Amino acid sequence: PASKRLADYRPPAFLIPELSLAFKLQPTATEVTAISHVVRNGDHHEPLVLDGEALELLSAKVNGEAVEVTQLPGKLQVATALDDFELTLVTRINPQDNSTLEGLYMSDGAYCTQCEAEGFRRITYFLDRPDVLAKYSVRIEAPQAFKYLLSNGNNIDSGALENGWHYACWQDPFPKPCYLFALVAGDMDLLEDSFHTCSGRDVKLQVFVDKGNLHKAHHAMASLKKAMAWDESRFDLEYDLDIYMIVAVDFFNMGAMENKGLNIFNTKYVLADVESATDDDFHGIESVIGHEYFHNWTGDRVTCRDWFQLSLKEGLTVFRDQEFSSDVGSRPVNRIHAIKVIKNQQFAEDAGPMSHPIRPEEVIQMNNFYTVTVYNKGAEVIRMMHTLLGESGFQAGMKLYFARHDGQAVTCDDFVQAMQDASGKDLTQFRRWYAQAGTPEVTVHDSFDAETGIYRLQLRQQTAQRLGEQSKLPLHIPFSVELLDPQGQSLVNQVLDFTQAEQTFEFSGLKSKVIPSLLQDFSAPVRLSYDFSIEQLLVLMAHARSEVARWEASVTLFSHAVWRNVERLQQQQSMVLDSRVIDAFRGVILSESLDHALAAEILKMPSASTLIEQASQVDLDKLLCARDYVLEAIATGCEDEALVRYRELHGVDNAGSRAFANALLSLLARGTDGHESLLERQFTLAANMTEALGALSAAVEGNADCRDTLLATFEQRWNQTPLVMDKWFSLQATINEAEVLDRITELQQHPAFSMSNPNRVRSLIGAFAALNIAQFHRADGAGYRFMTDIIKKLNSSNPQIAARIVTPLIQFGKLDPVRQLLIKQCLHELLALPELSKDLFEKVSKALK
Ligand code: BAL
Ligand code: ZN
Repeated sequence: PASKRLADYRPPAFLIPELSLAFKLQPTATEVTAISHVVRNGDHHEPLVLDGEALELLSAKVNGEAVEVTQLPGKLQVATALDDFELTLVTRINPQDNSTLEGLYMSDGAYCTQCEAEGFRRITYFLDRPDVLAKYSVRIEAPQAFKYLLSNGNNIDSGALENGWHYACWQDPFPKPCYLFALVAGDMDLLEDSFHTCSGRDVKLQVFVDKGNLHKAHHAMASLKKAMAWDESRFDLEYDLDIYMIVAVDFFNMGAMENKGLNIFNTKYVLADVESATDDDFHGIESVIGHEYFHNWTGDRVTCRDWFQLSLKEGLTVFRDQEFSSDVGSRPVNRIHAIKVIKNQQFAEDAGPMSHPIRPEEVIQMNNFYTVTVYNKGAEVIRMMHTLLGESGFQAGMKLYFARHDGQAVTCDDFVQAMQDASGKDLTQFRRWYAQAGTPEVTVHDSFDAETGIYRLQLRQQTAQRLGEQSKLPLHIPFSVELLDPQGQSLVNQVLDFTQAEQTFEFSGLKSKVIPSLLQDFSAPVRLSYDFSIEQLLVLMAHARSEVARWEASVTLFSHAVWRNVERLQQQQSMVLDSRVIDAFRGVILSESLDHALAAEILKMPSASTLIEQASQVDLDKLLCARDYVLEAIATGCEDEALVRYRELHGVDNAGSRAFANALLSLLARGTDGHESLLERQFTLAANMTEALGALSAAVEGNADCRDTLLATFEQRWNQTPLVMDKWFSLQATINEAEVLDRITELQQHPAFSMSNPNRVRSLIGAFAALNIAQFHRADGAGYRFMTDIIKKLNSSNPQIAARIVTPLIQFGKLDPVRQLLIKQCLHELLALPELSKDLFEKVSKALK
């Protein structure tokens, strides 16, 4: 398959300012009539070439007359020399058999669509690119059993037809690219509400869910109203249509989709009540509902010129949803979550074969670029601009961005230019963040001159150059530093403009050597290297002004202890743990002043993935062994205090305390006693899903005797609730014992499991590969072969999901040669598949290069 390059971008040869679509919905033979007003763009004689896939063309007319067309692979060429004409195409599609879940498909008996990035071409032939913006009018006809017929914009007409059918007509006044088109037809439950905007308009809000789930839609609705109010108050952005609809569907490749006025959501990010959803689920819903809503301005009103610019809308909108969560919830805890995504997943992507800049330059399958780099590193890049410009400079930049580009399809450069022009801050060097792939390494050395009282921080930055890449230039890094005296008193708090390959910063007037809190709040997405001593980390854990820095210090303290033991194992020495490390975690357990949610984050301890991302090569067996040792030494060393604290906190009715209690329970399950009765008690008496799942997770992580009994009870209670069964599948996929592969194979036969549902695949199969580090990386390669067999099956039915779950298999560069070889054998098998999708081809072929 051929790749597309950013450097080859050309404006479209034709524009389509208006599009009228008519659907006659039938499961295997839906008829789509598309009437496009086509206008030649510029002075040229090129033919009109439209995109199309899996379409059956029934007729083609130009200005009402049959026209000659040529069908090419994935394209339709229309023979006309006209400059301005009406093109009418009638096509037939098969939503029922569309297992890719792109274009128009059926989810549990309802019709729905997913067009981003290039799904619209599976609905009709069109210029399927984001810089072709049209005003849409849509007519949907379907049997009346499909009670609600929905599309973007405003409902302008509806009524009955013959033979038990009915119709609805929709008009969207805002020009949009076709990736934002949506259609839904189905019989669902509807929750209605309204929002009074800052300019005094009333917007109708509707959340559609599967029948019987109305009681689980209230949190989504409340989150939507919160998001609308927040965007008005923080960004001065008001909603623009009279209606905002959210439809939850069970079959969905992504989390949700921001189609103009008609968001389509994965049920996972809509449905919740305290019985069936955890506090984390509630938080996730609020954040994704916010994210899709915020897209209305950053994505819909101003969209991307081409898909290489995806971070223009995604990085910015993730930044906005993170700020939303932080303003309405805990800022440090939200920041910690965001940092973990970068350090665990994005650093891994950067270190693997799919490494790309936040604005990629070459793409085979666009769906492969909805990545943690484009989204989450993209958000970090926006956050750095916010740091450099301050809130008022940043908001001035946003205002100018909308003033210049409302209604347009633009580039990342346009965004940065608006930020620069509005603030007066030179962002020339900063723009390199968009073009350079890889994680910059920042190495810090410090020294103190007691005579002059000067403390020096020497910073060096370097981004590794990979084969075929240009040499990497220094980046503009906002480097946030706090200096503390040995008693933990804060002396300096500053953001350094770190712009050169090597730069020294001096701080004068100091009485003694200070303790530096470096890269506070992760002020840039870089890997930090500084040789912290235990003493320094203990001071930072207790006194750093930033709560995120305290957590960060705890991560470093734990990580150092693990790596030290990896070395000892390599030297055939017994493992040890400095008692001060145990004391530090005991201090967290006993602290009366620490926020409970933050304490929970600290007690979760770094995952194996976090640790893997800290090294360039990993002896996996020794790493896992050392991590278990440190974890168990802390658990055992703090057991008495953990038990006392757990008893105090268990049952306290707020999310932070529940998280703290669950973290303590996990620790207790790893202690000498195992605390089976505590696990059983919390599980049995659980007042909500957070408590039930907390107990179940602790039992799984600690391999408790009661584990399988609790799992069986949970299954009996929840086997009719798919989203809860996902939790049950995931937990079992992470069991660290050799029989887990048999267990997963058996679970694939469970009535609640289905390979055609992405949520089920992600929860059982995806969780195994991404989270069960020990068993996925079994030395005999059985984990790799298991994944390969699954991916082969998904390759033809749902290539997008196949390419998602292949990720852990292609990130093998840090492993030992034996494991690398085993993985490569599997990847060669995949590459040899006769009908390999371009999604998998892109990732697998890059991994084998
Ligand atoms: N645009 C795809 C889903 C999302 O990022 O909101
Ligand atoms: Zn998004």
